[in-house]
Formats: sequence, structure tokens, C-alpha cells
Amino acid sequence: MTLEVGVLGYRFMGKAHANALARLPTFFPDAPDVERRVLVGRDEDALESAADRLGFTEVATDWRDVVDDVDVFYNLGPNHVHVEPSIAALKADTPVLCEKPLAPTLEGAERMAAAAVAADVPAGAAFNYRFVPAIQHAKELLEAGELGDIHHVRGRYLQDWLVDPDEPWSWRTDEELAGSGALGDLGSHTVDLLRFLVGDDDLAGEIERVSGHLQTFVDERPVAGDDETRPVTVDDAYSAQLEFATGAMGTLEASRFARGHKNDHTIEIHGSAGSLRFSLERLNELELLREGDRGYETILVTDADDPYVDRWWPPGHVLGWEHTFVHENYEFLRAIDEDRAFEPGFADGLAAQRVLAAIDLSDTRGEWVELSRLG
Ligand code: SOE
Repeated sequence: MTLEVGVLGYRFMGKAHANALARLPTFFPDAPDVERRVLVGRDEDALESAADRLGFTEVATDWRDVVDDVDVFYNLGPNHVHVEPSIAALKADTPVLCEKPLAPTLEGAERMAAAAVAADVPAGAAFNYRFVPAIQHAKELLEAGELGDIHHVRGRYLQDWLVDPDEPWSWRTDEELAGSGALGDLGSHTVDLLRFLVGDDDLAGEIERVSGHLQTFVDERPVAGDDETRPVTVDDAYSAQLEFATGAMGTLEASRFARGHKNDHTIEIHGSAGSLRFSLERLNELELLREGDRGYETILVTDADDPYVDRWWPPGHVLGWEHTFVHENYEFLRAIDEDRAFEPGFADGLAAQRVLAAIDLSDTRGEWVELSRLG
């Protein structure tokens, strides 16, 4: 059976997922057959050319006409269009893959997660970095107890695309449209990855309390193609301290102003028996230090028995950022075909959103916030 896919959004994430769907027949022939059927957007002219470029057979300008007419709905639009179309699709029993963060607000994420519970179809949160082979290898090592008891967890996501004050205003700089800035756009990835790697009760457990700090460095930006400016109403950067259920300590930060860092999502974990370090800018590598080592060793995670690698190329023929979307799409579509849950689901999206909301609230209050007190 061929799954007919409807996709809302055709820019950055539309391209990443359309490319991923196009790769599946060659590299993951056991994936369900998929037809990129309808591409949804508001601008009809841009939509037609995007549909041609991304391999879709139809276009639509209203998601309401699509969500109950396809086998799978991908919500790849800006954050402010995540809630309603995803809930409508789930109410029509259409499986949904929604880009991160789940919603601009905690309230929206709660409504989406509730709709996913009520629906009996997969509802995925597109945290693609869970599908990096090196990250999955790190999870295998952690769950095998190779690092021992977890003491420190550190995650930072550094970019520099907004350090120029003349970089134009966009939906990502507006609280109404995005919900938050670096906190939601980048922090959601880091929170999800830490939950994926050390969230088990016998590692660090869930995040229980946070202390947060948000900062906006440039508070208005030019509007592209216009001589007016608009206010920036979100954070340009955030930092946070976390306490996990086991007492493990976490340190998080993200910035859009970290000059020289382009897409530097770095995770460091220190345990009683060792440490590991991963950076997205060197995503085929995992740095590892175990009992008795004097320093880190760098492992190239591209062997045939490393997660997903045998589907691609021989050892050392490295993978890239786009491959994480292929792995994510493969697992999501298989979950649909086999009628089972997909992780990360909307519950994971909501769990990340709760941490983000607590960090934001802590910044507002100037004190630590217990997640259990978020209501
Ligand atoms: C921000 O520039 C961004 O595109 C995020 O929105 C993505 O989620 C991240 O994977 C790369 O950076």
C-alpha cells in the first residue's frame, strides 16, 4: 500500500523532509511506499514551483482540505501553525509528523499532546538529532552503564546567523509567531536529546527543576524589502541550570549570536566511569573517555554495525545533516505501516515544552522553578 503524504510548508523543513522521502526507495527499500501527493501553502505561485521542485503532484492553499484526505500529514510550517492543523489531522485519524518545537506555547503543546492521546495513530515530534548514528551509539553506551552514574550533563546549541543587526526580522524573532527565540528553536532540540540520552530513571531521570536566563541583544530588525523595522520580541540567547531526578546537574545554553559557530549542537556527559562528547558540526564522531583512559578517544561512528550506516556507504564514507531526516522519516513511516507508536511522540514534544516554559518562567521570576509546579 502506498502512503499518500500531505505536507504543510515548503521552505527549509519542506526541503529537508522531501529530500528524505526521495532517498528512502534507494537506501531504505523496506520503507513503506510513499507518494508525495499534496503540498500546502498560502502563496499559490511559490507553491506550484515548490511542488515541482520537491516532487509533489498536487498543491492546496488550505490545510483543512488536506488533513482528512491523505494517509499522513507533515506539519512543517512555522511554529504558529503547528497546533490547529496537527489537532485537526489527529481528529481525522491521520498520523502527523510535526516539526519542533511542538508549539509556540505550553498550552498549545498540551492540546496537541491530548489530541495525540485521544487519537490511535502515530503523532511524531520531529526531533531529528535522535537519529544521528553517533547519538544512537552514545545511547547504547549509556544504557549499557559504560559511563556509570551520571553527574553532569551539558548541552549547548550555538549559531551566529543573527549577530548582524541588519539581518532582517522573521517569524523566528516574533513571540506571537514563534513563541520564543533560541530557547524554543534550539533549546527544544537539546532538551529532547538529553531526555533521549539520560532520561531513564537509572541514568539521570527527568529534569525536575530549572533556573533560567534569557537575553535579547538586538531589539529591532529591518523588514526585508521595506524601509521599516519591527521589534524582536523573543530571546536571542538563553542559558539554564537543571537538576535531574537523580541529582545529576545540567547546564544548557543556546545562542544565535555565538560568532563563529554555525550549527554547533554539542552534548557532554560526565559519569562516575567515563565521559562522552558529541558535536553536530562533526556528527560522524563521538569522543569517549572510559575508566583508565588518560584522555578522550575519538570514534568514527561509520562502521557497518553502527545504527543506519550499513544502509549508506562503507566505513569512513561519512554521513551528513540531511541523513538524520532520512532515518527519522524511515522510522516514522514504519511506525505507521506497523500501526505502532513512534518516538519521539507528542508526549516527548510536550515534555520538552514544559522544560522550556519553566526556563522562561524562571527568568521572569528570577528564581528556580520546579516543573511539578507548572500546573
Ligand atoms: C535554526 O536556524 C535551525 O534551522 C533550527 O530551526 C533547526 O531545528 C535546526 O536543526 C537547525 O537550525
